[in-house]
Amino acid sequence: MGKRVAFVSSGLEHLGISALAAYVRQHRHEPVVVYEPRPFSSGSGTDLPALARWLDPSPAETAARVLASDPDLVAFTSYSVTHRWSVEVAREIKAHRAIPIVFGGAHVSAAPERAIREASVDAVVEGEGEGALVDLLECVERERFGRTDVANVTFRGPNGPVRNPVRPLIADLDALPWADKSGFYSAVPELEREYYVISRRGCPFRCSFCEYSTFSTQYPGEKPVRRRSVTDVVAELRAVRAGGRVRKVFFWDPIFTLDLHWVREFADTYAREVGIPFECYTHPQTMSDEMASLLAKAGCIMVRVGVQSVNSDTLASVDRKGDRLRVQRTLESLRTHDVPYSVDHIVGLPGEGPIDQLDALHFYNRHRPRRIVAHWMTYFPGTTALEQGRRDGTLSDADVERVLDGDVGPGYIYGGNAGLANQQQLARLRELSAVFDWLPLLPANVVEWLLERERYRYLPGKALLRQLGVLVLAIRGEPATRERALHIAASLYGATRAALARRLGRSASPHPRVNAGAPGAKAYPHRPSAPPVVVRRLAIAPADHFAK
Ligand code: B12
Ligand code: SF4
Repeated sequence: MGKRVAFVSSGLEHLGISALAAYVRQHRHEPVVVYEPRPFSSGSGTDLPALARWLDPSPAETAARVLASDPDLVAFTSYSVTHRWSVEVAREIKAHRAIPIVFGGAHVSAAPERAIREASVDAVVEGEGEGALVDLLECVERERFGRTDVANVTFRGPNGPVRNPVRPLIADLDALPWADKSGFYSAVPELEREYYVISRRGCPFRCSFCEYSTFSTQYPGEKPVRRRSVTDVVAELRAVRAGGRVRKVFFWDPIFTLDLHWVREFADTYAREVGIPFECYTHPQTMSDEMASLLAKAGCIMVRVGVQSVNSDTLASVDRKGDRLRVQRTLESLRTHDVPYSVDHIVGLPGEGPIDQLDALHFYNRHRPRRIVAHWMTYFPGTTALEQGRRDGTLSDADVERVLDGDVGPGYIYGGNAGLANQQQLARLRELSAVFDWLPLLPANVVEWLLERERYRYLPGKALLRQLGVLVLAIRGEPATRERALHIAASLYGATRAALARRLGRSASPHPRVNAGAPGAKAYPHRPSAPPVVVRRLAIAPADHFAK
């Protein structure tokens, strides 16, 4: 066996960590997942500070769990909303043991030279992590951890950060092992109810508020989208179905409907060989009548349409492809083919005010989506919107610094960080944002009355209402929302139960659960044709990398 790596992941299930766990195992290292759902403080939609203080683990407690697994290297994944907490755990670990600590994920990837300033972090991995992590584990194995020439990795050098170039992206996603989710499932078995999967990496578009907006700077000349074959995706889901516990599949591809030929092949095969109801995302630019009919045929029970704004000028100004007409046609196609749809909308996009939200509400009221998932504009590191905001004065230098350090305000569920100086306008947007949650629950004429007479001002506007709204929708019997609500409720229950057991000293095991292979751990599906151990190097480091 190679080295033991403890992955620390907090918040929701993390597909990146499941991918890395499977990959390092394939390269004969041992993954351990210390999964801390922190349901009440991780910015995942159920934040409740009073409960968090009592139930969510402190950084010191998580550090103790990590150390109890006796790892050779600790690997953290950071979103902006979880980064500060991760750093606190890393500091606690370092205070007790000198052990290599590596950070990766969306937040640090965007500004690795900044993340490496933190003394408890030894290496920051940028972009795709598979090859870099295996290289770093081999460095540990050969007692060479500390060398500063590994592709994708930023280290602390004597004269400041040493940032290495990134290696080419993994071209053939079918060559990767299937995600190993056992670390998440053994901590919270309820997660398994809804199977998260992603069939591709990347996106062809460059919306300014999205991490992919800076893809061409980070990966010049690289193909923006790589997709697994239908055969491979269906084989994984067939294996999952055989387990008998999954009620619904969620494809988290940012745009599931990107290529018509892929979806044509998928629709037939999936319906025949898997048949589990599924939910996915679409972009109006990629929807057509044929696409909608294929989704219906495949058994799609909910399509989330990324609308974000129905103002064509706003869409153009945030570099988002498409316009109001495309959105309208998308919703019409989905309705014609009887595919239930919800819409994703952003409140507070640059240049938009209450009038745009009112216009959007009228538009949605005509099209009646099953749900409106309204997020607040949030500036994240590594997006062109952040730089644009600094240039046009929407954000001050101090605002930008805060974002880069992981302070993104309350997150996009609770209010974002759009830096709206005009308090009156902000208050108005808050009132209107509640209407997005309520709209699908109310008859169209009642919504019109609320909007025309400004009666929406009296609607209760707390963020918790979004969850309550979903619950009401679920009770009304719409299958996808019901499944989603049950999945979230069950996961929350599982996470709370585990936290409570720990608080009361009744935890079955004080140690982190070890992935498949350890006694008592559940197996995860392997691709049948792939031997469990295949050593495949992706590094662009010279062949004599470790001989120096
Ligand atoms: C699918 C998805 C999800 C899924 C699955 C999560 C996941 N990461 O897999 C779910 C629904 C759980 C999710 C949740 C959220 N998401 Co999300 N999500 C995505 C999405 C669409 C794709 C991510 C993906 O491709 N995953 C597949 C795996 C294979 O890739 P990966 O996670 O990126 O991991 C790879 C590398 O990043 C790296 N890596 C990651 N961690 C580590 C750690 C180490 C040590 C190493 C070496 C490497 C490494 O290696 C991995 C394999 O190559 C991206 C969009 C985008 N533009 O990237 C947003 C994105 C990652 N999400 C985002 C956000 C904001 C959220 C939420 C905070 C939103 C919210 N408040 O509800 C929550 C997280 C809440 C929480 N506390 O957990 C932002 C993150 C921005 C930021 N700076 O933080 C993104 C970038 C979208 C955006 N706005 O641009 N998300
Ligand atoms: S379409 Fe979605 S994933 Fe693609 S760049 Fe825009 S926001 Fe990001």
